[in-house]
Parts: sequence; C-alpha cells; structure tokens
Amino acid sequence: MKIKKRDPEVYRAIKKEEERENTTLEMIASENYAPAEILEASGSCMTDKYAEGYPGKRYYGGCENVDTVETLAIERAKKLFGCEHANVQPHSGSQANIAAYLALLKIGAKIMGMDLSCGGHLTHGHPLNFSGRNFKIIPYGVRKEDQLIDYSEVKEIAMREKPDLIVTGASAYPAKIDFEKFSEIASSCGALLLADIAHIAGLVAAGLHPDPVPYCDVVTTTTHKTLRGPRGGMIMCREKYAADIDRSVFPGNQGGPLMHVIAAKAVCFKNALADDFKNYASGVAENARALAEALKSQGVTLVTGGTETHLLLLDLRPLGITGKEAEALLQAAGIIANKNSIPYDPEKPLVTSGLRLGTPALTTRGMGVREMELIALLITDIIKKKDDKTVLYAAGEVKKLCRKFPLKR
Ligand code: DSN
Repeated sequence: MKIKKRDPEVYRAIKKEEERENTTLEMIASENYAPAEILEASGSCMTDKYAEGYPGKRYYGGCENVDTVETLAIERAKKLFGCEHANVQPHSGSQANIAAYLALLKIGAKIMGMDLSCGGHLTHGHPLNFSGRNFKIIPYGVRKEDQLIDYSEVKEIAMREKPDLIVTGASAYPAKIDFEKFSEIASSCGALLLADIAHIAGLVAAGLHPDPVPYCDVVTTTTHKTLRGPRGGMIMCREKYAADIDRSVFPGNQGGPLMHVIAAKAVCFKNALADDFKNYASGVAENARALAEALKSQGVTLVTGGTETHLLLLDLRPLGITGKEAEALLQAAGIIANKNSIPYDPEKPLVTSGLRLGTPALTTRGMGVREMELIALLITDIIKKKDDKTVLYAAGEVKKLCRKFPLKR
C-alpha cells in the first residue's frame, strides 16, 4: 500500500481499524462489513470525476464511464426494489430525506414522523435537525404498554392534524412496519407517504419485511446497513415524482455526485439481486430471533417483547444498569453495541436505559444461532454481574469466536 509510506499516521489508523473489526463482535444494528468488491469500487479512481447532472445529461466532459456505473446502479435498484424510479446520488440517508422532503413539500409544511425517543430518526422531525427546524412536525410514538405503533392512534393524529407528509420508518423499532396501514391512513387524511427503510432495506430486498414500494409515494434508504453496500443513500419513487426528486437532489441539495460510491452502490445492488443474498438476509433475521429468545430466557426484557427484524432493543432498567454503562462494559469485552433510548426513557439520550443490538455484521461473518446463544449468555453475564472477572472471561470467549469466524471480505 502506497499510503503506508506517504501518510503513515492515517495508514496506522486504518490498520488498527482493520484489527479492531477483526477482533471484536460488531453488533451495532446499522453497521455491516462491506465485501471486497464494494471496497474496491469505492476506493477506485472514480473518486476523481466530477459528474454534476445525470447519465447522458452532465455538466462535465469525460463522463462516459461514470454514466455506465450510474445507469447500472439505477437499473439494478429498480429491479431489486421494483420501484418506478431511483436516484442513487444522495450522499447519505439524511441527504436522501432532505432532498425528498424538499421535492414534495414547501418549507413550513406539516410532516408527521415517529419521535426519535420512540425509535424514529433525527431526520423525521427532531427539533435540532433540518427537518424540525424547517417543517412543522407532528410526532407520533408507540404504545406505552407494548411499545408497538398504535395504528389507530396514528390515524387519529393524522385526521386531526392533516399533515402534508407522513414519514414511516425507524432506527430502533424491532417490529415490522405495516406500510399498507400507513398508506390507508395517508389516503384518509390526504397526506403523501414516505417510508425511510434505511435499516430494513436488506430485509425488504430479500422479501423478509413487508414491501413499502407499492404503498408509498417515496421510499428513502441507506445502502450500508442490512443492504451491505457502501456508505450512502438512495431515493425511490413513483414516476410522477421522478423529475422533482432528481431536481431536488441535484441541483437542489447536492453538487457533484460521489461517483466512486455510486459505482459501489451498483455492485451492492448486483450482490443483493443474487440468490445467496436471501440466505444472508434470512440468517440476519434468524440470528436476531435467536439472540432475542436467548436473552429473554436469561430474564432480559426486550422492547416490544422480541424482534421481527435485524435488531433488538434491551430495556436495562430491571437490571439496574444504564445504556451508557452497558455499552462501556461490553466494549471492554470486545462486544460493540450502542446505548439507545427506549420509549418513554427516563434517562437522557447520552445515558439511556436501553441497548440496541443487531445481527447483520455477525451474520456476514458467518455466525449462526449457536453463536447468538453463546453471545447472549456473555452479554447477560456482563450486564448482570458488571465485574472485571466476567468482562475478562467474556473477552477471551469473544477472541475465540473472532478467530473461529475470521472476517473474509
Ligand atoms: N445512525 C444510524 C443508526 O445507527 O441507526 C441511523 O442513521
């Protein structure tokens, strides 16, 4: 590697990151390990190219090769998700949401989105985010008793508030989302419907989660979570919104697209169209269920009582430990997860009473149900006993697991 000589400090950090990824259990629900072909495409010379505009209609010369990859990415995304139009240029999920809102709405319009504290996302209306600062936000949450979306309550709020847009989708919601019900609600109150499937895109692509595309005006996603591609975003929509969405992404909100990342998105969609992607996605869901059952059998409380997706959310209150403490103890053992608010959390967002766990990365690594059962025991022991001896023992077991399931790109 040339970088070793040319920038040893950055080289060392990259090498240490490789080592960290190889020797720890990655259980952050929004992370994954991108395969070699994704790293190669996103590390390619396409990073050099300016290509403002869209394939065949660029503001720069020399775009013939980047046109090829962007067209491939668009066509493959359309095939994978069965959508009428795809814009693969958003740099991230947040950028995708900004562009979609501004394509569909005027500043100041009413957006109804799931509250961050109940599992939503910053871009669904948080007061400090562009969404909350530029639109009138009507939040909806989950039921206190079972932490599930109460569709009748959502309808009640929607009929009362008459939002211009309803946003469905979440970052920490372990149950499936009924997009058909959301679409009925949106039609009843005259709102447009946007699904943000950043977390579940891989499950949707594999047919393991209800499909939002037939029910939504616009669907946004990221490409690096369950979809296992490069870090980036995408917008899918009905043909009637295509021109508005494209204009809103460029020139509305972005300049030059990241063509190296778009090349990697094309590779990601090809991978997700292949038969073995379904095996991986089924593994992700099966592992999440196994992890949930094993944790529950150890007396751990789970938000919504389990999982129907790739993620689970632990309610740590009965164990007398905060999310912050649990995250730190688990990290000391090499288990990487994130503290996360639970619905109606009494703790602040930097402390929290919850811990979010996901199975995409460990599934990519080849781990299965037996490993999930073992990991559940390690996690439970750590968060119940909270002592150095337990952490040290778990750290040894984590190392053994990592050696048994080396990270193959
Ligand atoms: N930050 C992401 C997550 O961890 O869920 C969502 O954008």
